[in-house]
Amino acid sequence: MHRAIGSIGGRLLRAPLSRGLTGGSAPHLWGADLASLPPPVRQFVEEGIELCQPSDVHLCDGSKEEGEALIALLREQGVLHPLPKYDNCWLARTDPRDVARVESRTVLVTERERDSVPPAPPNGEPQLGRWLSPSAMAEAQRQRFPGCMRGRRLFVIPFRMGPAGSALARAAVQLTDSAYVAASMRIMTRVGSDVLPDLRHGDFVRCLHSVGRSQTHSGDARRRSAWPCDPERTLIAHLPEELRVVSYGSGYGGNSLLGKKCLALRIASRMARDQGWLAEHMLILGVTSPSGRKHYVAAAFPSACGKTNLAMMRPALPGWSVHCVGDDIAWMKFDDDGVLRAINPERGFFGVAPGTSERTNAAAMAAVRRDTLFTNVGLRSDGAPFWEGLEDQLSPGTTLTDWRGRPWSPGSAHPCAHPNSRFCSPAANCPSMDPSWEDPRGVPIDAIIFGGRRPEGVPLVYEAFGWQHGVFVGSAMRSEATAAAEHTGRRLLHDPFAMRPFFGYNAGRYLSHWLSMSHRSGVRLPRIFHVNWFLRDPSGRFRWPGFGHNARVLAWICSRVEGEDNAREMPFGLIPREGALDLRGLPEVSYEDLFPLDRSFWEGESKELRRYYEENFGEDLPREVLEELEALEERIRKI
Ligand code: OXD
Ligand code: MN
Repeated sequence: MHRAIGSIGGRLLRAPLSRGLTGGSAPHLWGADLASLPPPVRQFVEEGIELCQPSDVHLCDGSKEEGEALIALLREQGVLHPLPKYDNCWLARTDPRDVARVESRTVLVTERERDSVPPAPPNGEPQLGRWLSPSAMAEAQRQRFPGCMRGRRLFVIPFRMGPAGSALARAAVQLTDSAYVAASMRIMTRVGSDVLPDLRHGDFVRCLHSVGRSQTHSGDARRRSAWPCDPERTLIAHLPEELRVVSYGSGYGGNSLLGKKCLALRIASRMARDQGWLAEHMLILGVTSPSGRKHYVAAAFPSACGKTNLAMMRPALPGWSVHCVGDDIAWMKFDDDGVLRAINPERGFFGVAPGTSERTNAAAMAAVRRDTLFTNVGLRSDGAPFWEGLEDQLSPGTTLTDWRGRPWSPGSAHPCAHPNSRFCSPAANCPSMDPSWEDPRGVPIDAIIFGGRRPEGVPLVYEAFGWQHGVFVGSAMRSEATAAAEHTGRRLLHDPFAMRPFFGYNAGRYLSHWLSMSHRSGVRLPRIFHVNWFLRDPSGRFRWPGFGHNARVLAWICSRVEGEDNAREMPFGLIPREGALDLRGLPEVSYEDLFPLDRSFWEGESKELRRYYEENFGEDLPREVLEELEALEERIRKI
């Protein structure tokens, strides 16, 4: 006896094995046998079933057939629409209330508050994470999860973050009642039964996710909605002491693909602190000079500052090439030779679509033409996706539908694609992947770059005076707000290490952990830089052409790594000497404009930083970081 959900093909239709799980009304089981699971996985799954009471359970094996069956199921549920102009590409439209990460409902749960966050600011919102007590968490879970999957299928997803065989990789399991999440996890992580043996010791991260059951909608409305969610009660909770993630109420991106921000950044940053490595919101790329010398760099930018574009850049400097290892997250550890090695824990890209085009990112455009799940982009009448930035591809007669499924025409008051609409594509589709992107040893990192969107005052590039100063530079990062989270407007937000929304423990201790890297003996510390592609002139125009021209900055960074003496000291760091940064062929760009030195800007900047540190880090700010701020203030006074 089994209930089939519609007439879908492939694995999901295989006759289920009846299980006496918890007695009574046991759910139907699809795929492998629960008894075949390593006991700790089986226990986690049984607990999930008992709590959430799904009507049936599917154990994901990562097979091709399973992928096809998931797509068929999602089409039938009305979640996915075909994009016949592309190859095996699909469009999902979410509930308009579920379109971004919800930072205000993202919490860390630890016994002691101080293990999660620095002391709360005297007045105002905490900026560096939110803490929830274990008892409040237990109550929140009790209010949300019992029976939340009734009438839905539970997918059990064994997955690995990082290449198989890598000492840096981690296996984990996600339980979810969203087929969209199961399909996306197959792109973003390495899903498959081959992960199961790595889970047998039980020390894996347990991720529980439900899209939830809205209390403000009647049963009928709930059933009709292709994108169930519960925005009023969304909660994304991290329990680092138990290696658990519990996410409720949202099916979107970082809220629901739990391997990404929740595991690979928040939980992993805490694991990294305890185990002596680094889990960072950084892209990884390899730069090769015309003479064939190659350096890998990791770069941290806040969300939507062009990390994906930089990672896949086509250099505008003849003879140079750039290859991509990852576009969002880096796990890094010093190896036995003292070399900092990095892996990309992900297997795909969850990139912001608007602004991506042949001009800005040809490699991403090639990647998204196959095997891609698009979310909240617009739709062209010829069956291609559409978003702001692709206007030049519109041919006469093509009509458009916006991300909410309504007719749309250019010049409308609202955008066709949601500003945080995404493509979810396998990394292997990207033509500029680095040959070593899946090397289990990771790639050797020679330089670390911090950056942000700074319309004024902050130069195109500068190098930190050393590791301690570099940690200060990372802690002092600020950037204009983005659409990736619920913030709006052009406000400058502090975003230390681009980790503000992703710290998995007290951010003050995070800075201490970074500082401690320089106390290790026998390690080769990468050089640290800061870049700003976003300087504007008084009329609001960008002073720097960006994109492929950023290779000019990478070339200078490589020259510094190779020990060239071509820098000039400024109060804030070392900048390229005039002539050391290749500006040939850019007549509209002036060296002076790219490297401003404005005493009142830096006075304002350091005053604001002091306020920010005092209010948000309090006594958890490492002394060394404060010393660096004081040294900067001193150098500014001498300008
Ligand atoms: C992302 C983000 O989606 O940083 O990568 O918000
Ligand atoms: Mn990111």
